[in-house]
Amino acid sequence: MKLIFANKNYSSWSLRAWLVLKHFNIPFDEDMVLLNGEGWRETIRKKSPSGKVPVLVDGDVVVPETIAIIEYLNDKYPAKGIWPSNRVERALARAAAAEMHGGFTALRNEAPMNLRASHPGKVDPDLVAGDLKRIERLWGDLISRSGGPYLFGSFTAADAMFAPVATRIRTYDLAVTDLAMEYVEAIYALPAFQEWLVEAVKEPWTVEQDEIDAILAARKLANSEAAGRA
Ligand SMILES: N[C@@H](CCC(=O)N[C@@H](CS)C(=O)NCC(=O)O)C(=O)O
Repeated sequence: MKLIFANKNYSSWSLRAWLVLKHFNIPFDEDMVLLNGEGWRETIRKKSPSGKVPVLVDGDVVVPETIAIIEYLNDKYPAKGIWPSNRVERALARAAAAEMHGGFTALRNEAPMNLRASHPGKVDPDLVAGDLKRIERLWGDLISRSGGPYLFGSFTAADAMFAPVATRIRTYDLAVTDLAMEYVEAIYALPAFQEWLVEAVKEPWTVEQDEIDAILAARKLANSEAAGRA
């Protein structure tokens, strides 16, 4: 089995799939592609039917889309506990994962994952307040139900889905409740996450489209050009 994924410092979807494989001790090979450099999109397109990563390759089976990868692994390794064993908890975990997959676009756009960086004060809190409020509520409800430290007690795929959010809170020093901050720390304490982080911070590549300074500068330029045209 092989996981095709992108830069550990920047690729939030890659992190999710990789964490599930690593935390649940599923043997796999790594095939890393870059989100930068000459022809990077073409390279990804050659390996991924959707043009995006991660992609799981298991013999003849090629699975793009993070949620589909998680479900494939859960089907293949039902005893691993990738989702909670309780049916109700499993439904809640899948709902949380789906909400993450389809939502929180403000947070994702305003605060791109960048593990090695520290950018306090560079995200406008008003722009991410709605997403953070919902995330605090969701994490709070699930952790009070389970007792923590993870959303369903022990680590499941739902936590893998939210791991990049934890990193955004740290990188941009976003203000959240104490409970949410404890959850961020629990994600950072996970051995599989630490393994990814160690590799991520060593990477030499800079991906401009995921660097907050470049994003803010491009936005400023676009605004001043629009003002010039008005
Ligand atoms: N819906 C996809 C999203 C994957 C995705 O957007 N991956 C990014 C890297 S984090 C990517 O491949 N970007 C390349 C591009 O957009 O051209 C999933 O759940 O796996």
